[in-house]
Amino acid sequence: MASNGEVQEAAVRVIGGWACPYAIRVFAALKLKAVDYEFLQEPAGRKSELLLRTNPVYKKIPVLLHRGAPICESMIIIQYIDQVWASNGPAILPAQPYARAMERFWAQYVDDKIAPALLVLRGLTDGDKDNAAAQVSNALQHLEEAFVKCSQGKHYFGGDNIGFLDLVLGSHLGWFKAVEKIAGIKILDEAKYPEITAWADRFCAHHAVKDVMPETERLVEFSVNSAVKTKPSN
Ligand SMILES: N[C@@H](CCC(=O)N[C@@H](CS)C(=O)NCC(=O)O)C(=O)O
Repeated sequence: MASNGEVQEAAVRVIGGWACPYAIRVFAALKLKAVDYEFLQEPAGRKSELLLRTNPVYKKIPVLLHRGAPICESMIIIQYIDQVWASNGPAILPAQPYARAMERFWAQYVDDKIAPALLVLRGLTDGDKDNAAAQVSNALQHLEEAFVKCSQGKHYFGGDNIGFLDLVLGSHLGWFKAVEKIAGIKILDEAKYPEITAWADRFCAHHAVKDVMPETERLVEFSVNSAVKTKPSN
């Protein structure tokens, strides 16, 4: 409460959704940097006035509000967090330009190839489910190799610590597990992707991640409800 009696806004607020992978990566980035934030859950089925005002271009979550100033697009938000709270713990993006470029390349690849395929497998968007499953599998094959190159024998894509690509790919892990149940397929196959499977367990158990990674059953229920709402009722 401010001295004039008004309730003060938190310096950092995130308009997001508990099930949204793009929001989850932002929450985890803030936790990595030990930045307190207020979570503003976007209402289901409609867009809040605050979201429309702060992200009028895309009208999508997440939006980071830093002292009222909106920053949109999750990857841009993470890079902003890394720069603003540069002295709070290890850097999220590598300092070395080539390593930085590689993490950005693979992060974009994850959102371009894996994220839309997961929506098809959830039945939320149209598309061939076998093709979508093959697309995820092909992407994970590439990422298995990328992990070996980026991690250099360490625990994360970012080395000893969770980095940019860890956050981007890791934020989809909750949905990997939910989609395995929804679509009845195996996504994280230890025999095919031993490095990524072991990395996924480490990532989900990390202190910055475990409280923001939704439980599989809750995501399955959420997905079933979302699919019902988006299907025409003829
Ligand atoms: N590229 C965006 C994607 C964000 C996104 O797709 N958010 C979803 C929720 S997980 C959303 O707001 N969807 C509402 C809509 O598409 O209108 C980012 O990285 O922030």
